[in-house]
Amino acid sequence: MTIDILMPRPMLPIVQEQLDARYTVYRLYEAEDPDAMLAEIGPKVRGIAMAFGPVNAALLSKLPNAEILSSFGVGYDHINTDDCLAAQVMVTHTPDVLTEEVADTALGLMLMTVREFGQAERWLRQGNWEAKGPYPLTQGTLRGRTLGIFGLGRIGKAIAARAEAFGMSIRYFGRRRQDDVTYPYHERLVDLAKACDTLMVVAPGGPETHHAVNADVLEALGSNGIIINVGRGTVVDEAALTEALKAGTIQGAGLDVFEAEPHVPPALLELPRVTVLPHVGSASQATRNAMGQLVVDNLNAWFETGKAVTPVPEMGG
Ligand code: NAP
Ligand code: 8YV
Repeated sequence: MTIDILMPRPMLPIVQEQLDARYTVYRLYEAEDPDAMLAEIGPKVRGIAMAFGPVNAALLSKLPNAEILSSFGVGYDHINTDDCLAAQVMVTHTPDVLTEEVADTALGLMLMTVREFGQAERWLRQGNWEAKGPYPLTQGTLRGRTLGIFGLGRIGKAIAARAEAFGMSIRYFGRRRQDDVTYPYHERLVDLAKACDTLMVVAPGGPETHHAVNADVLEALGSNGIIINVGRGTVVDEAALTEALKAGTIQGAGLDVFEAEPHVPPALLELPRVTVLPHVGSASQATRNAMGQLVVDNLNAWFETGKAVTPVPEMGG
């Protein structure tokens, strides 16, 4: 008996090929009339494979026999897990396989931001080195910096290990102190910001963390302060960040994620000590393939054994 899978948006070849070999895959993005397709095939769908886009009761009501949503990526703030629990749809994500890649990106972004490597490269490419002389000395240095980690989870810990090797001291904030961690803990984000000069945001998105990094936190970070965001764009109040950078309340920002991707506010791009990346934290071929394989493995395990490999925490992961 065939199992019907919904794929709302294109996925990597490694996912598509394996799912095609085993299931009947309905590609919503290829339909001339996606609503009509959903109305027709929705009741047959037992599994969903997807990367992003909102998942809520409205979508689930069209998929009354869905059993599992296998999501590409570790962050799942776009998925309403309460609605999925109510609809008895298992939700899985792709933790661990991307941890080291994202930590590498975070360190690269931090170095680029503090030492203005992107700007310095543009200086060379634009012929300024020859025409005007060396790139100006950077106000920032990594030497003597204290890294405050907002979200000391899998990726946060991998970032901390790297930052220690760079000679940084580490502190952290989360919802609770972690007994097996020796870094100093702060109960409030604003206190972490006061105690560090480099704030690394690697917390999940969603209502609980929405705009947690606000004007007060930026003020507390101070004029030598650098913020790096590899978590979710919504965690940082982008308007407050832009103002803080303009006013010199903080020194610089390195951002891999934004509030309304792929839109990046032009006001942010005009500022001199801002480094931006287009959400490439996990974006190597090898790591994305490992994530894709886990999407497939979760579906296969579910339909073979009734158990998922990597359920989200709300579903027992
Ligand atoms: P994780 O292991 O679950 O770590 C998340 C950390 O955030 C935990 O230490 C948790 O600590 C803390 N946290 C969660 N909710 C919080 C809240 N409301 N307030 C304060 N702290 C909170 O997840 P991970 O694998 O490290 O991934 C973290 C995030 O990175 C993902 O959710 C995703 O948004 C982002 N990410 C981005 C990229 C990229 O390409 N830029 C790639 C992968 C992941 P407590 O439980 O102690 O609060
Ligand atoms: C992915 C990410 O780019 O895993 C995450 O949470 O943000 C990235 O690894 C994204 O999920 C792909 O949609």
